[in-house]
Amino acid sequence: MRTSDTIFALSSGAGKAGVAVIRVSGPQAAKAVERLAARLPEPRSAALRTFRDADGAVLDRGLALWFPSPRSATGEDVAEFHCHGSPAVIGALMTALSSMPGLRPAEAGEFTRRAMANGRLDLVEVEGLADLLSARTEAQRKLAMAHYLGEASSAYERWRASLIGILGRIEAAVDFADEAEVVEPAMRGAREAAIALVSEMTSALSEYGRARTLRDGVKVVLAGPPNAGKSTLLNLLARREAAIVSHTPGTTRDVIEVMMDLGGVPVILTDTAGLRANAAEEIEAIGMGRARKEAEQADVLVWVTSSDAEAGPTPVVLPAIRLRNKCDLESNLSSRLRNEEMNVSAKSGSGMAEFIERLTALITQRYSNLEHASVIRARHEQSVSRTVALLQEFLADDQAHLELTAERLREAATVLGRITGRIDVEDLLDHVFREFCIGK
Ligand SMILES: Nc1nc2c(ncn2[C@@H]2O[C@H](COP(=O)(O)OP(=O)(O)O)[C@@H](O)[C@H]2O)c(=O)[nH]1
Ligand SMILES: [Mg+2]
Repeated sequence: MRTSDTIFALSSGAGKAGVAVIRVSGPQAAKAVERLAARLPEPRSAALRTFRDADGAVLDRGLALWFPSPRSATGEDVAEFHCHGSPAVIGALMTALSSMPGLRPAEAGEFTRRAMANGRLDLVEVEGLADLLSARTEAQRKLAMAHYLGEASSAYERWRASLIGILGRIEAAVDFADEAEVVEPAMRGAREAAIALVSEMTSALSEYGRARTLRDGVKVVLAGPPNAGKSTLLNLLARREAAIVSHTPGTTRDVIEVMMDLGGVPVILTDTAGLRANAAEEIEAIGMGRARKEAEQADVLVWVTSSDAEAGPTPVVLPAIRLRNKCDLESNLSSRLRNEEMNVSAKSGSGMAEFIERLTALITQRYSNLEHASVIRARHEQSVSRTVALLQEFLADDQAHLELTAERLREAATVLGRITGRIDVEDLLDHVFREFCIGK
């Protein structure tokens, strides 16, 4: 990385806006402020300035901010210009900055990369920042925020410290194998700590599936026989005509998805082709194949039937909610309800509020309490699972191959340290040595 370069970029969204923010980071940041805004403001406070180009022509009037290294977003000298948010003003300021020696436009993610290189953020916090920038719903924002603010990193650091403690005790037992008064308490301590760590990590791993779903969106699938009103329901929930509705059975042939926010949780509401015993033709059969697959992969399956639709097959997987639609056509409702069905009418709207309430409650119960989850990405899951497996091996193996165990746990500590990216082997050996001395 060429950290000697000074980089600049539009940090706010492109397009027309009241205010735009242009950020500069690197050794020439102070010069950039002096050239564009006459002189440096007080550190970390805003100053109203007239921005001028090299010839002294006025470009805009706005705020200049100055964050001297190291207390800045990137850890380098950083300046911010808050200007009017039109393409012309932004363009004029960017042109003025490009013409200054030593300045160049930033590459994607370069500010964050520098922040990490300067120890302002670790890798998990960077991931949290990326998630925060793409968060669409409240539950996603909370999860991303906790990662960005270092909550998950602390968990990983704590686990790694505990693993290193276990390792130190095992190494003491290896080095003083002849001295029972060292070996026994060291091994007892190692086992107790390993049991506690396995339990904590296993509980964190158990949240992984749900956390991943929360990041991607919860898949709610509407499935059932043709003509039951699935597409009508989707359109009603999405408040737009996303799917074609028709009384001709088999109208929906492909999978249709709409994004929704239910109680702060992102939901991918999915409409599917109706399922019946015999497809009329090949395209319907393909649609039914896709519908079955969607139903199997659903996080929440909503099974829709109606009095005038054919009975249809039994659901492929257990539905979370069963709807009996078109209750407006039925006179005696309650007697016709079977196994926990809810009566609704997509046409009259009857029962819809209750259905949405139930769906929202089900989803928020499952997915909105995950802001303390640490294991939320595949790479976290792999490293933590591997550490658990190695610890379990140690617990099962007892004292037979202690040296080999120590070697593998050392490897596991490195693997865990890589999750936050804050570890190298020297650091690890230091810790081990310190622990060893204390143990002795
Ligand atoms: N009476 C009545 N008709 C409905 C209701 N919901 C949908 N329909 C009608 O049922 C037919 C099939 O609806 P559609 O949404 O295409 O069913 P799908 O095949 O399950 O997607 C259409 O003519 C809809 O207008 C309802 O609640 N009551
Ligand atoms: Mg349909």
